[in-house]
Amino acid sequence: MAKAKTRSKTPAKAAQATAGEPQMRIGEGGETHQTAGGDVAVMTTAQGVPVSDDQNTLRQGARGPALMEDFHFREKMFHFDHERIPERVVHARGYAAHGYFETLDPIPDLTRADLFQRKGEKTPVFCRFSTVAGNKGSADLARDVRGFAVKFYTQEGNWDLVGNNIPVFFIQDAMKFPDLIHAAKAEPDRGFPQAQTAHDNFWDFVSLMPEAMHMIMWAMSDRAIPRSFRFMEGFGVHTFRFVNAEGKSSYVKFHWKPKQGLQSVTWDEALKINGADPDFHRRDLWDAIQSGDYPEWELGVQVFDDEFADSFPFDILDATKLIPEEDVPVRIIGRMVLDRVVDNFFAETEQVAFCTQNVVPGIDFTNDPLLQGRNFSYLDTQIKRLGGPNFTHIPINAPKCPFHHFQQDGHMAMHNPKGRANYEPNSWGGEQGGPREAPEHGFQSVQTEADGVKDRVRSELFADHYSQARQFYLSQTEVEQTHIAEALVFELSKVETNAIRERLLSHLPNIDDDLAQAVAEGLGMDIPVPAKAARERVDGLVTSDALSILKNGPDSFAGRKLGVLISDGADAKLLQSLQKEAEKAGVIVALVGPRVGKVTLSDGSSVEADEKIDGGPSVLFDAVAMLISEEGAQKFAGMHAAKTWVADAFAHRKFMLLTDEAAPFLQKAGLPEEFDGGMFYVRDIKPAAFFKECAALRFWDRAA
Ligand code: HDE
Repeated sequence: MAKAKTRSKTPAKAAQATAGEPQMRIGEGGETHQTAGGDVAVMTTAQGVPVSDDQNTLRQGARGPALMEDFHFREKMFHFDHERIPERVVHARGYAAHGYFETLDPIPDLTRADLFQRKGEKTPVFCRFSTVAGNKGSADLARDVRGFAVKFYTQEGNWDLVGNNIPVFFIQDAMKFPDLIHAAKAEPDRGFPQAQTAHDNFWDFVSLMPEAMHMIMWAMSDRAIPRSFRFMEGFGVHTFRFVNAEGKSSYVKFHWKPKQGLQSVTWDEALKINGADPDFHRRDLWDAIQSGDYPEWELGVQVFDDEFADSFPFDILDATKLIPEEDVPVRIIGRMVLDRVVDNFFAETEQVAFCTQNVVPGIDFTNDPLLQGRNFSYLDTQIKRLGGPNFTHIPINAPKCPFHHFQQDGHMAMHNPKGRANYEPNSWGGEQGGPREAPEHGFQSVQTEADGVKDRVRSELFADHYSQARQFYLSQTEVEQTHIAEALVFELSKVETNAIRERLLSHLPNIDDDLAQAVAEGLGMDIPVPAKAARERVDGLVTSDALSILKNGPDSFAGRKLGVLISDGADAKLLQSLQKEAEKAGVIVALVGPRVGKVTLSDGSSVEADEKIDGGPSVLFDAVAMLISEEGAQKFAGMHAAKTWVADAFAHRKFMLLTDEAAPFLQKAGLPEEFDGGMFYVRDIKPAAFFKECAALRFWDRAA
């Protein structure tokens, strides 16, 4: 039995603390037990009373009734009963990490925001990625927009940049957000589908909202099935304002650019990954940070003035439009590095509360009607979700700079102000008097003039719904265009009501005739009469390479994962040299074997596989190698999971490296005898050269 050993000094220190100032946190200080794994704390109740027995409820006799008196049982069960809080109404499934933002190019001429003033200065950040539509327990590879929310703990307060991985949005006015989300989530009568837009309600709604068409192009592109959070861009979406120390303001759009390059998976992979590893994205972020391969993004800004805004063919306040980088280049001003996983998922990732209204001096809002609506929604939703107005007292939400105000009381008040005065003005002064405003450097809204008739109207410039949808489509590579058409066919094939399919299809000729043709063919339908456009399409918009994923891939295979299929008798030297070169190239290697236990190599040594073949399908990897012996090839040829492994890797156009002995197995798995430019024998290519090839990520020329 474990024995109480020591008493730490912390309780004495705690005794000196004044009431209301907690000196100890759960898990700190107190008596300890010696165990095989090291010292552990003595279990106590939430009141700090040591617990003698956590196995049995208090009973009257061995077979007698449980007693109400058992305060340890009652407290434990009561707390468990209340463990759940409402999940986020959107973006429920998310994953977050800590890190820092470093200013690389200070911009005091543009903004007085404190975090952008000094080169090399680091600001702590907390960044949460998410899917939008699915519940908290849904799978990571849903076709969906990804949230990209960053909380900057600046020296002048918290700034939340609550963005997405897509630079535009479905709707123009916050009024329609509840409708959009209702339509996208599970249908209310039947309670499904989960985390899917492939159903009637969603396509019914968007087909009636032509303003969604630009976003639909993005959502049907591979942007909606990223390979990893690490390999996607982030966008502030709205036009914001920068304000400098002189009060001069300019417009700004924010961009996060991953240093790792962009990468997505294919739809067939996404479907299979969801089954094989529903936590694929969160595991990827966790693994990368834990192994010291910290993901990094550059923060860029597009800054422009009224003159540009007036010359732009669309309204810069319309969140369904973007400003191409060709028109206003992105200026890199800093970088974000995520270098620490959370200590506790609930305390940090679940309880973090992002609010678009959290801005700091030097950053301000515009009249974008979506942004204005968000400023109400986020604060409001946190009160429900986190249980009261004091959610800023939770450590993950509290500023890391000093803060002083007269807000007090309410549920779970942890930071009630000290002193006598809890109102202002007061005549107490000093410690009793509390804080005062700072007219010189406190936050001041940009002074703008507004006039116009009070009415429910939208600017005429918001009415063009197809021009940028076309620009996006034409900016894609052929492979990406095909994926968009295939995604539309997949989604609309799940729609049961023909009229909805037809209505959606009627928008496509307004975007591109070839796209409309491909989708109509895929659905076995005729192209209907094009929908009437509210405003004539602006043709001849320049295509933008920045909008394509494939044109913005990585320049190396670093940070990607190679799945190595091994069998008994696999060449030991070959495996070692592959592993060594992979380490040099920053490539992660996972060994996939017929079992997770010992696999005996050619020289009699053994390795343990990371995955058994059916638990580690090739969809989990970016490229594959088959280092298998002749005997191994024969065995694998009789295994369905092994044949699927290579057949999928081939169909997903992955780069493949193999031994001569593996070749007959490939044919058994249905692969052609002739190799294409993405398949290599180990005798023909050195591992380092193979990794160079893999930097292209896929061999798209393969007809699979
Ligand atoms: Fe959100 N959104 N949103 N959204 N959003 C929420 O706030 C809302 C929009 C975004 O990791 C909610 O705390 C409205 C655009 C992210 O915790 C809620 C409108 C963009 C996250 C809310 C939008 C986003 C949210 C739900 C239209 C990209 C997750 C839980 C007017 C620029 C943040 C919560 C996290 C979360 C409302 C549109 C991004 C209900 C009303 C556009 C990344 O307040």
